[in-house]
Amino acid sequence: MSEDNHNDDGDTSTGVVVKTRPKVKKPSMYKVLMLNDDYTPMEFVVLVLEQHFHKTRAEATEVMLHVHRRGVGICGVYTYEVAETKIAQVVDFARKHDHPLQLTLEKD
Ligand code: TYC
Repeated sequence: MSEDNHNDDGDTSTGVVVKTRPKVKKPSMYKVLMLNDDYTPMEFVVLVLEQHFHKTRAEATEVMLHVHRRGVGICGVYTYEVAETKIAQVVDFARKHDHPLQLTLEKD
C-alpha cells in the first residue's frame, strides 16, 4: 500500500481485492504446406525455403525434393496470422518471378 491509497492490484482502499486468473490459451498452430508444380525451378524453391522459412541449404534441399517427389511438404508450423502472412509473401515473391509456386495452410 502506497500513500496515495492504491495497492499493487490498482484498486483503492475498499478492502476488496479480487484477483482473476489471466486467461492464457495456447494458440492453435497451422502447417504451411508447399505444393509441387512442373514449372518452378528447384533452385528457386530452395531459395524460398532458406529465406522465408529459415532452413539451412541442406534442410531446404531435403524439403524441396520431398515436395518434388511426393507432391506436398511442410515448410513450417506457425500461428494462423503468421502462416497466412508467410503464404501471401511467398506466393507474391514467386509471382514476381513468374513462378506458379503454391502454398496452403492446414490446422496442425
Ligand atoms: N517440380 C519442380 C521441377 O521439377 C520443382 C518443384 C519442387 C516445384 C517443389 C515446386 O514446391 C515445389 N522444377
